[in-house]
Amino acid sequence: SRKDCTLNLLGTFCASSSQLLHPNGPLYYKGLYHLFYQYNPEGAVWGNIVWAHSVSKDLINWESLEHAIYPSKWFDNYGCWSGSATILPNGEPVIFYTGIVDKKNTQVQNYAVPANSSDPYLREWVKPDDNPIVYPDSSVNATAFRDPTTAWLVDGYWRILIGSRRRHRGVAYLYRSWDFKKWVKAKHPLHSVQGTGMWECPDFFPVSMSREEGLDTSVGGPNVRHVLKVSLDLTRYEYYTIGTYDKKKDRYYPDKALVDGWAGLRYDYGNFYASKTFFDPSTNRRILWGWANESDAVQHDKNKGWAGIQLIPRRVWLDPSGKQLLQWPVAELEKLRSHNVQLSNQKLHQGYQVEVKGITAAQADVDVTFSFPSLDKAEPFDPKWAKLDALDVCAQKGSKAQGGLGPFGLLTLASEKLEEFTPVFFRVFKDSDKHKVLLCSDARSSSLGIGLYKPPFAGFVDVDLTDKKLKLRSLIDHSVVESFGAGGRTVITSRVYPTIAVFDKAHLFVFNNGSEAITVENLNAWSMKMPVMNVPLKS
Ligand code: DQQ
Repeated sequence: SRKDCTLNLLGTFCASSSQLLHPNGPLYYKGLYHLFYQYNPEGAVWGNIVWAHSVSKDLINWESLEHAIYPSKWFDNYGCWSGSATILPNGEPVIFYTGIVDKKNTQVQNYAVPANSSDPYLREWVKPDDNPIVYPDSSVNATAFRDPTTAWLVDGYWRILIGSRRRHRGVAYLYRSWDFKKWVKAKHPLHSVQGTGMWECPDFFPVSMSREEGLDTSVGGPNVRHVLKVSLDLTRYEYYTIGTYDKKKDRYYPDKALVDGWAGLRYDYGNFYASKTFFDPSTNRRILWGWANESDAVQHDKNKGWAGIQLIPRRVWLDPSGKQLLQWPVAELEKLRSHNVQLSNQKLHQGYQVEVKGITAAQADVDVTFSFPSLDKAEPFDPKWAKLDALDVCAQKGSKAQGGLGPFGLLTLASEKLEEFTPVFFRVFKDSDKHKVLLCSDARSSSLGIGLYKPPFAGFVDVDLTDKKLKLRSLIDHSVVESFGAGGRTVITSRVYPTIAVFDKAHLFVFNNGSEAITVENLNAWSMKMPVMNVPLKS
């Protein structure tokens, strides 16, 4: 893993000598992107939580500023936990965040406003003394009441959600306000689901049914669906649903075809938690920030002096089918692409692996289209897998388990003799009259190191195979591999800590272990430059 953690490649960034946690209140203001994030300045483990603050002109090169919000008043003395930003009609941002008021972690909701809204850097924030503006009432579990969302307007009347639980029922409480100051709890939550446990970091936003552009949070209408995402504290996974927001009743109805719970759709089937989207009016994109914690031992984190990274910001929009969201790394990332190598029409018979030479395989962007002559050799999908999580199927059918159509894909962060590698691969099954495509990002062979969490992350890919092609893009960055299957239908992030396959000892291969020959129709791989870090942005 990285010794020096200043700014990982690819716009992910970790904070040296401390623990960096997840994204808070991302916003765009006066030409600058702002990212705040939970941060412990005192060490690489959780505690003393403040809102650290970085700004960027392009989502890739970042300058870190003074902490924006930190414990200083009775209403947040024990921590400034997660929250969101809302841009008011006058164009000014307001932050809503959870304040911790005692050692029991009792939670209240506070607001903060810029000390000087003419400063595009929003360096200083004020927490007025009329805080808190939302208290947990007697019906609410006051230590499970947090992470306010971006607010949205319905006919001039503000709404906001606060994540909570009532025993094992996950709840998104809804509050309303006319003046953004006095908030009144609605009689009914916007939504809740029995058996899902605490709903952390809820996110609720509209998506267009016909365009890839993002929509501002208050947009509604007949051509709009809504997305509700929650982070499940018990499993440290997130899930989302797509549904209908009834603004009269202030209720959200997920589409019946979707699973509204643990086994629901995920933005990312790997290490990705406490995510947050924001609307970028300068490019009309809804941009998704996600956080990946470490999968190495805490002592290792302390030794290396940092823990936690922000992943590449992703554009997110509704798939034309309306059945799921699609994600793709923001286009600005491509500015970091430097040396490029290509493969085309490379045939891979069973047991083949071909090295992609000439790029920095530890810091790379790889975009590849695989094609195959037929689906006939797809192996049968064992009915007992139907009840399993995709990860469990990948655990049984890893990259070395010979298959029919697949496993084929990339061997990332591979040592020359393959003592270490993180395979990212497809395996196609035949399930009665249709095909099931599995994408795995399998960390089990990633490192000879000890004390590591090395899961075989996986997700099924809902993609049509008529054209007998499957696309994969992987962003490789030393200790993180973010993989986008089938144009961003299924995304998986793995954290890995190779001991041999580091820096210039890292290699990249394409491989096939299926009896059906696979063709690398075309592959583009780029070495990726390091972004600029902490150099004052030319204002
Ligand atoms: N971590 C934050 C909370 C949030 C949780 C505190 C998510 O606001 O619910 O650092 O992991």
